[in-house]
Amino acid sequence: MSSKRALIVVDMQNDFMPGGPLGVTGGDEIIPVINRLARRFENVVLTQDWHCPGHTSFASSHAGQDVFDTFDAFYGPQVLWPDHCVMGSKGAEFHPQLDIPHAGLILRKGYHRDVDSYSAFLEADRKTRTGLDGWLASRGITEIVVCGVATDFCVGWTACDARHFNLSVAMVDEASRGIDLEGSLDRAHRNMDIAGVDIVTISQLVD
Ligand code: VGL
Ligand code: ZN
Repeated sequence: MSSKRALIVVDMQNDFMPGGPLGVTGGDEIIPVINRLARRFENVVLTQDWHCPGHTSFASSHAGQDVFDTFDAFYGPQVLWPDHCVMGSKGAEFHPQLDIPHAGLILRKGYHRDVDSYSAFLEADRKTRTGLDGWLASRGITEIVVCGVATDFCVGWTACDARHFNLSVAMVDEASRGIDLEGSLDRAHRNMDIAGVDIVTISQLVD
């Protein structure tokens, strides 16, 4: 097993599972797939969407705006979501069946009230780093494999941003599920392609 690669498991939290406020269809189906995949990696990072109450990405924080409207944030357009992954809540916890005890880092993101962070590398202002690039670099990790939810938001943005930090990136489609808001899933696949992210099946991954 190469110690120069890491698996990044994105946002496998209760609120993103079917029945949750931002439930992703099939989000629960990928749990056993991810658990199995993670056993093949020495280095695993779990990301955790982690918002303060009243976060700017919540429709409820903006009078007169509806869920899935777009709000003009100082850093550009921001989709407004149902309240989700409020720090310390049950909904923000990892799904109880996620079983990756050897994960070395839990990376929380989105906790600054006025800035969202789909990406595990850069917040939505496109300037503020989460520190994940440094964590990986200091361990000599040059390749990452990304999976989780949602393909078209946090998984896709994380995969594309990783390319900016010169990492080699594979996104495992069968271990990820998307929201697909107005064509966002197609757009995410296209953006990953352009960024040089390899979209792979598990059978294509070599140990
Ligand atoms: C996500 C929307 C809002 C995600 C997080 O994990 O993809 N999507 N917050
Ligand atoms: Zn969020």
